[in-house]
Amino acid sequence: MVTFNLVPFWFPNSEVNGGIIMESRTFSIPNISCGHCVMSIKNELGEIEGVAQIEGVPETKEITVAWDAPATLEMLEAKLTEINYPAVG
Ligand SMILES: [Cu+2]
Repeated sequence: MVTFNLVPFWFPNSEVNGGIIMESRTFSIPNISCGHCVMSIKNELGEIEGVAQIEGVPETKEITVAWDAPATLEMLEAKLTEINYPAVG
């Protein structure tokens, strides 16, 4: 499960990429312990086609991702689980 976050601060009107409305979520990931974890997650999620932006905060153990097709929420969650950083609700 994930925490839904409608409007991240860096994404003020949910419209980027020439006006295409993208999806975004903030994932709460307890296994994050430091900036290297955030870096690893950014690298892994960034390889998924459609992922546009990833922001991570080690202190709060949160990763916020903006994406569009062909990426899906299910793909992001599956990847996080696969790399041992599962998101929790
Ligand atoms: Cu770490």
